[in-house]
Amino acid sequence: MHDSLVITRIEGRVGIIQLNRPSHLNALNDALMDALGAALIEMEKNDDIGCIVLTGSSKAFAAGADISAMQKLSYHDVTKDDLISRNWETMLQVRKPVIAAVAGYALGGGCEVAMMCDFIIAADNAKFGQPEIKIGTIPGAGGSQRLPRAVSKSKAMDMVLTGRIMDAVEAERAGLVSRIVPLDKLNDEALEAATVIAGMSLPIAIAAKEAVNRAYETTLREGVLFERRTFHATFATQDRKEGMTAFVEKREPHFTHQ
Ligand code: CO8
Repeated sequence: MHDSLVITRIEGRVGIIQLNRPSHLNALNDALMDALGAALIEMEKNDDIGCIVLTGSSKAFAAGADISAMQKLSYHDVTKDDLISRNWETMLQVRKPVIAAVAGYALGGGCEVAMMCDFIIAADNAKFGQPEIKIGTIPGAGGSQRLPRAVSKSKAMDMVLTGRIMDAVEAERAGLVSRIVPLDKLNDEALEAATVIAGMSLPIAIAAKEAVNRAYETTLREGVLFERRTFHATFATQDRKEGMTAFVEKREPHFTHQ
């Protein structure tokens, strides 16, 4: 474990993971990705956590994969242990909702990790980009696939081919981020949103996340069928019964996550 590379804490039912490699603007090296993956899995397993927030510093969410660590690698090196599947996709195993709270730079692999989260809340100083082309490579952790789905082909091509940086306002207008907040409010707003989500029924939140994610994985017809079956399945839960009963009885629901 490389504890110092991520700082974790729990507030209520929210797990918070902070990327912590400030000397390198949170550049994502192997050790940091291992530490992030371990923290995510630990929070996924913790029954007292209903939502996770991933954040960085006020200057950088993450300025990309570690370029110095990649500089000397050969084709053979990168394919032998597939650098990306080894520890970059742990996020995709997390069924609980994950919010990215992004301030400062989210570039290259940093933007890709933010896009692997379920939604992005951006500080007003956030800067997004896929500038890999400027260092002679292309996005490697899903940027060329998730960015066009988030912001359309035209803007994604613009970003990936010119390597330019998009500010928070442009990112919100394009649909990459769900909301922009002042930098000094980022942590509070992300925690507030996560607390709302963590207050819902966890199995229902997981089902909702799975259903929305289907929109990216399949046809409309299959996605709607998946949604319908999942909707039906919510009627097998205690929490669906409690939620509707509480509404009818004009009281707050008490979810037991069953
Ligand atoms: N890798 C390594 N070190 C970095 C990185 C990085 N991505 N970004 C910043 N740093 C380091 C700098 O080298 C510097 O270190 P030092 O003080 O020792 O010289 C320190 O962080 C501070 O950076 P700067 O002095 O450059 O700070 P500025 O405020 O002047 O500039 C920028 C900030 C604009 C963010 C600038 O640092 C920059 O352009 N960084 C690189 C951005 C980039 O190209 N990112 C994409 C990287 S490639 C990638 O992410 C591919 C993903 C594939 C996923 C799979 C991988 C296994």
